[in-house]
Amino acid sequence: MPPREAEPAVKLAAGVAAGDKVAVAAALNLVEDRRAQTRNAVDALLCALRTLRPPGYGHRVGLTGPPGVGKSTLTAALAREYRARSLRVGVLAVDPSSLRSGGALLGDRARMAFDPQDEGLFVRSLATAGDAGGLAYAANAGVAVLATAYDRVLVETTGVGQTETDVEHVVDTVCLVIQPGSGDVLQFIKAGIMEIPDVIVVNKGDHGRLAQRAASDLQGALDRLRQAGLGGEQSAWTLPVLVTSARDRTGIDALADALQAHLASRTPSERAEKRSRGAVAWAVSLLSRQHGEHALDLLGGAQAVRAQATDALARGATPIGAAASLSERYLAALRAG
Ligand SMILES: Nc1nc2c(ncn2[C@@H]2O[C@H](COP(=O)(O)OP(=O)(O)OP(=O)(O)O)[C@@H](O)[C@H]2O)c(=O)[nH]1
Ligand SMILES: [Mg+2]
Repeated sequence: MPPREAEPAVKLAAGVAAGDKVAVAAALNLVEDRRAQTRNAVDALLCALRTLRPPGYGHRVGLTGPPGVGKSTLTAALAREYRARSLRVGVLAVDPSSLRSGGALLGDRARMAFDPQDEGLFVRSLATAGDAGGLAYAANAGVAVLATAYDRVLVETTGVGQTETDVEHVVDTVCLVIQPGSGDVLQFIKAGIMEIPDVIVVNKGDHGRLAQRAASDLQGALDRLRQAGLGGEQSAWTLPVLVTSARDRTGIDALADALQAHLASRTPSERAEKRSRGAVAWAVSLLSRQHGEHALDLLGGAQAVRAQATDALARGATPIGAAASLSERYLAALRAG
């Protein structure tokens, strides 16, 4: 890290750790600024942030699922539940579509209906337009910021497929939200998406029997998958299916409990391991976004690159620093022909 960058970063990070909303907003502005010349400042910020919290601190939860199932409403209800439990909450709503602009994001914010006076709640939308296939560069760093300032970080992302696999690397617990009567159950099983979520929520439970039916169909399908040995590697954790109504705020306490239970089902070293896998994935995706898949090939393939990123992180680099050293190695290999 260039020393010039360190001093303001240390000050900003201290403000973030103190939960100062102005500092949190400034840090998020910095990570959202994707110009190359701010990379060093973001790197310095990440370095400073990680000295301020123990490695496994807090709980990062991703809420993901198809458009319109009620993720924002549920996120708001869950944030409220956490506040009632005296937990400080940071919310990041990631909008992966370049077509849905300010309106949708503001709509989200309105639905969150948060109290601006509440120092323990922070809500921010990130547009990820142009960031093909998933969570933004900024989302990773944004979560690092919020996770320093708040006990719980909620990340809302829309979409099925790539976005889920990305959000998996950013959070400790993935909550898949679906709604009754949409044929989602079959669709998810077919897509093999069942291995990714840690908790499944059938929202709009106020639709009555339909929601209960969707939940029990889902539960049945999961049981059959498990019996057939296809239930994924989640041996210590049985994927729960919950019914909520974000609108009526029912089932939210049970959801908060289930999320907590998932966190508790992992040992501290398993949690740390998952976060390092996420850091490696981030470094590798920074590299391949900068130089394309060719960089991975030239550096010996995806697995070799992951190993190199793991080394760099173990030596104390941030994912941004690790990506930078991989990038140097790639450029050197290019020059060497
Ligand atoms: N009946 C009912 N409607 C709900 C519930 N939760 C959300 N809605 C409604 O469903 C619509 C979509 O809700 P959002 O929270 O914006 O859904 P979303 O998944 O965040 O949508 P996108 O971010 O656009 O993908 C809104 O009209 C909500 O009022 C619920 O529990 N019951
Ligand atoms: Mg939403």
